[in-house]
Amino acid sequence: ELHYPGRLNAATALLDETAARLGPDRPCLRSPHETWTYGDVLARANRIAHVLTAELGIVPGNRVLLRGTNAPWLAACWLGVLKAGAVAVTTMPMLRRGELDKIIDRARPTVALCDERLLAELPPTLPVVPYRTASDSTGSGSTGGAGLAERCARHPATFADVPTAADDVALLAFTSGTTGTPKATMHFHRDLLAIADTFSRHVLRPTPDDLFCGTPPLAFTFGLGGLLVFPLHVGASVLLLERATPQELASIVAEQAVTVLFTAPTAYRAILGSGDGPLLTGVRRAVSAGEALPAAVAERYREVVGSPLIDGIGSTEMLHVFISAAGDDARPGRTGKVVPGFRAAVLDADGRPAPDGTPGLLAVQGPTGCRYLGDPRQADYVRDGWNITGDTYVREPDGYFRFVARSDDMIVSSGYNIAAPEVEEVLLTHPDVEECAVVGTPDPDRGAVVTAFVVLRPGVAPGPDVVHALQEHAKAVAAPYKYPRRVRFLDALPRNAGGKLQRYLLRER
Ligand code: 3SK
Repeated sequence: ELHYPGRLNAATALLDETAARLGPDRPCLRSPHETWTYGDVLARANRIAHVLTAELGIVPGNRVLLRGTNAPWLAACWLGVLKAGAVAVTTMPMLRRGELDKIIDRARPTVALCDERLLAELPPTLPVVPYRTASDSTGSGSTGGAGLAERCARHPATFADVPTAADDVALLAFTSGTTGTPKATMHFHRDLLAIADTFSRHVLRPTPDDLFCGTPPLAFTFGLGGLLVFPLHVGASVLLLERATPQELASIVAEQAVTVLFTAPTAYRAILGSGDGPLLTGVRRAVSAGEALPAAVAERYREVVGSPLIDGIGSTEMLHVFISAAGDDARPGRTGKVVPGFRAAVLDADGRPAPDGTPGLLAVQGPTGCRYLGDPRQADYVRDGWNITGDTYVREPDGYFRFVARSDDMIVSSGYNIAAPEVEEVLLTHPDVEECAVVGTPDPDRGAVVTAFVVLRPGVAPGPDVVHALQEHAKAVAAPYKYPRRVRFLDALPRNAGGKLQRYLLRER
């Protein structure tokens, strides 16, 4: 069990205490244009906390909306908000006005700190302080005298962090769930340390000499943990990228000697598919989460890079990863074992533990957990103390957990139970397929039919021949009843701002 003091501010623990332990001169936050040491980050976060409290009237418990791409200023803002005892409301940079309105309605932020390039989508009624992420390190520029950097310059570089309670809310993280109606998950100061003391400490095992990098936005808790909380917890440094294609990411990893990498399965697949896999050989720990990792990608990664990928499942509700395995423990096709500190079970339809080897609902308990802000869906997610993740899993007798499908991705067609991800894995082994997603669509005869949405490799023209080839391939590789009776071609799969596939949009088509 994890024990934290009753008074705990996560920003103090992650930043002030790390800087005091390892010295202020260590590199902390980097971008392609600048490097901020732990001392620089501390001074900026302290000044931001002064701006919030002394100029903007923020008091503990107020909410501050953050809007920006991954960059040192965004990370410093997040730390400054926590230092002030306020609650960070993180938002995906790609969100539009309508989506932000829903979040603002629910979170009721007092003020926003926003990258000046992203101001346009915020409603004029919300007070905003813009900041500038630029190739100079001052952060000043066209935001004029009212910009965050100019305001910061008026305040001292030290700040007495608000002594929040360990279970005061520090973060409101939104998840769009499976329906597109966002839910706000509340996380405490202690939760932010708990993810570092579980997944990071036991599975990732970073050192102060590591350089972290990756693509998930800091607004997605996968990115917040992997690209801010975990590196700061051990005194490592992190290279924050605004955006990067898989190929750009692989080149940056090699050029900058990145040692810990966080990205999604699709990016690993694209890097391996383009022949750039050898660029990752300097990476000690490569983490894949956000979606199920196809076994073929995990196997290819090990062959090409020479070390195993770390697969993991987490959720915005649980804040970060709770099942995973690294090093010799990693097994392609298995997500891993329960991360020390958590308990996991596979439950049957009556909520009782299902026998090993039987598919059921993955349920988890641990130091973090789901607390939706004012949302009746809380009662669906937490039952009898178990957080019900919505994933169908099998627990194997050796304690490994194997992903079957999102529970709503099980397709029942003519009485057959077909897991959509399994059909996707089969289609992905066809040389013409770049990406695909499989859903069940209504059918008067069969109840539902397996429908594949396919993005073809460049140069492959869609048409009946390709449909036929894909169907024959699926019948040859898996049980024929699983083959996609309907195949549709798309230029790109619909993904949310965090890169997650939005299957409900495909089902609605
Ligand atoms: O989707 C996931 O698997 C995930 C992983 C880590 C943190 C958050 C999430 C949603």
